[in-house]
Amino acid sequence: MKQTSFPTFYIKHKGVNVLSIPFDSAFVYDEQFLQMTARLNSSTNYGFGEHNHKQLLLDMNYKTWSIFARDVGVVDEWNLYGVHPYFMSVNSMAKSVIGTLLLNSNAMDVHMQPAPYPSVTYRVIGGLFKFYFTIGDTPDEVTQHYTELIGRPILPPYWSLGFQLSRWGYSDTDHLKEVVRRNKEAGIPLDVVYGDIDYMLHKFAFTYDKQNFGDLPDYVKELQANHTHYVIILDPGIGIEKEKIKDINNGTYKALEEGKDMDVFIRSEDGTRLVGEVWPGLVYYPDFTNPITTTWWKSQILDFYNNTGFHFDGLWVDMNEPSNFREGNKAEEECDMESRWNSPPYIPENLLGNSLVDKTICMDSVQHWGKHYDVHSLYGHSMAISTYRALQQIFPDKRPFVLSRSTFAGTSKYAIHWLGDNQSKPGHMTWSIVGMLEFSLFGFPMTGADICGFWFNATESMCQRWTQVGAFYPFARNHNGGNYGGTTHVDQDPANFGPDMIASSRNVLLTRYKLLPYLYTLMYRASERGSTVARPLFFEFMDDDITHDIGKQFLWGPALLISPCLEEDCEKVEAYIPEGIWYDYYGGEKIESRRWHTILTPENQINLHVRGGHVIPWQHPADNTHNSKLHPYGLLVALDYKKEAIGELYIDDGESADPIERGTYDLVSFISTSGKLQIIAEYLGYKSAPNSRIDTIEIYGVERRVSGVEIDEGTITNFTVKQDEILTIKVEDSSFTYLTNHTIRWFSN
Ligand code: MIG
Repeated sequence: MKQTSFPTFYIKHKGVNVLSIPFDSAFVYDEQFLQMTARLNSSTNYGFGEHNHKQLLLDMNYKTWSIFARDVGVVDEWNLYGVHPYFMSVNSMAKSVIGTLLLNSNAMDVHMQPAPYPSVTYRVIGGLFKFYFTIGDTPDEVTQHYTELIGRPILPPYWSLGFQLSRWGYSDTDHLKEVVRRNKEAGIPLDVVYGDIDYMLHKFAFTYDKQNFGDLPDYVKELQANHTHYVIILDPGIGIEKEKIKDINNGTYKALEEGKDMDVFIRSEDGTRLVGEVWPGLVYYPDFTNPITTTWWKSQILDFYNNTGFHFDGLWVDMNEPSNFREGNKAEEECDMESRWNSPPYIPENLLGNSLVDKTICMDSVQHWGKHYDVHSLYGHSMAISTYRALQQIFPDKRPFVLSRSTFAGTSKYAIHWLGDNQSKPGHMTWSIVGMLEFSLFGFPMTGADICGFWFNATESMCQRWTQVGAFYPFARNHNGGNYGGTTHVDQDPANFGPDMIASSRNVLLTRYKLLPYLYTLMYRASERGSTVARPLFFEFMDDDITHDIGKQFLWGPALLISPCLEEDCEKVEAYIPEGIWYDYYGGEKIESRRWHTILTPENQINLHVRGGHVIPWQHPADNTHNSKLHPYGLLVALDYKKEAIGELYIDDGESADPIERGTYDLVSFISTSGKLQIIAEYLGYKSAPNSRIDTIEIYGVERRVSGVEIDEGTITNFTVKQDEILTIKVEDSSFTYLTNHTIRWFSN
């Protein structure tokens, strides 16, 4: 019988087909090969990860991306650390947005093509075609639905919004002390420092090198007394080499012994424990998908915390793809390459190394959740969950801080993510914006790249520019590579450069600290409602096609536009100013909208614009978040065409667990209409804010000769008006706080 048309599955939104799946001849559903094509009603698509996409808009030109967790430097568009089989399709004409998740952890290809119609073809080597669609009118709404599905992101501790310094290759405690000293002395605000694998003895987890880092536990206490937090790295591989274990705790390596007793390590198909090789040398891999492993992991972490006096504030989990140095051929010697799991009939087209077992463990090994073949890309996800649970046990009342390299859809409920081993080259600075925005799309608001780059040495002028961009990564950490692979890395903390770099870094970081109340309020909304923090322009201006491919500028929430210089020696930036009224953040001057501008951008400047219609809460900044929180707040009210603006401020103690559920927070809203601003205490549950005063109110776009200002009906005199545009009110009354409602009026006679 001749078949004339294939059955087709349609998804409609507002009467328009947004996605259709024609079950035509390309459809295959086999145990190790599943293939299907979905027709899209738009060529404007975003997402699929983790890759180093070099542009925000997905390239539809017969491009294939492979997806499979992998340890590799961020260089090309190959598969990276995490797995996010999710993309967003935007149809600005139909005003509809659809997010599509293929909930499947097997290795896969996604192939995009423009003709005969825009489409995506999935080729997956196992599991099911289990799709979830989230539909809405705007990209942010779709992200809210998506995070409802996969889990809403954690609210990070307030201190983790501060600036962070890290490197692989601090040779001893003195080295770290010197880095902290010189940055503090230079006035660089600082909240967190890190211990990379250097602190360990023979790179064994839960040990420390007492020769070089013997005084580190004491120094960590000193740091914490000065409100600086300390985070350590933990790798999953548990060392097994006897020669090295001899030096550890008189020859007993507890993590290994207890792990064997509790049977937490991944076994090969033949039942023996699988051996790989990572920093400690030969290792076993804990199977974090087994609940017993979480018990074991928790007890190792707890023991390390209690018995060594190593009082870290958070954990950084790395190498959890999982990584194995037995690359390529070497790995193939270890794994049974006759097995259809190690050598499946189809290998994703652009998979780095062209083999599933390249730089990882054998696919036929066995885990609690299934064959490694099926759960490989969930290793980081499961490790993040175990680590999160361990921290909950150590600090029962605090929010866990877990930073994970490998992630899966939904990991953001447990961990935040950095973008991995980039390079100290300007291109990487540009791509980091795409990476950050893609993770926003994946429901990970707290992300950022290694500021100034990981591999190779950064030049001063580039590091200066990168620090400016990095000051607007939600997760702002300067991290640098170790002396490895033939490259000697010099310290790249701001204070190790010259005076211009130091001055501009201090400046831009203080701007960040000033804006932290706004950033934190956005984080609250991300955690509570699933909206995004760092936002692509198209999220707010979907109707304006020009914004669809802008990946060199981004927004914080709806209101702050960041247009950085992304080259070493740029003098000007090409920046698009979208619809609406926009003001220069620093001076309040208006800038014409819906057009490109060439903005002169001296080396100490990053371009920031505030969108009319919004109120941005801020706080007088200090050298760390603890001290900033002691200071009074300010409000930047940017009026729109109608002379109106709205905004909000969320505050809590910054570290207690579940503040939203427990109601231990303050939420204040701001509404400005017809010559007045109302401050409304919507909810007051925090009770012990170190400061709740508002001492400055700036209003951009008043457009009239203000002759008088009244607060709660009392006349005040301490205000200035600049060019009939910018009204600045200094509130001297120290009892003026957000804890009660207020009305501020300005008028001309
Ligand atoms: O094989 O711990 O991405 O941030 O400094 C390298 C050393 C292992 C990779 C991480 C990087 C970290 C480094 N690690």
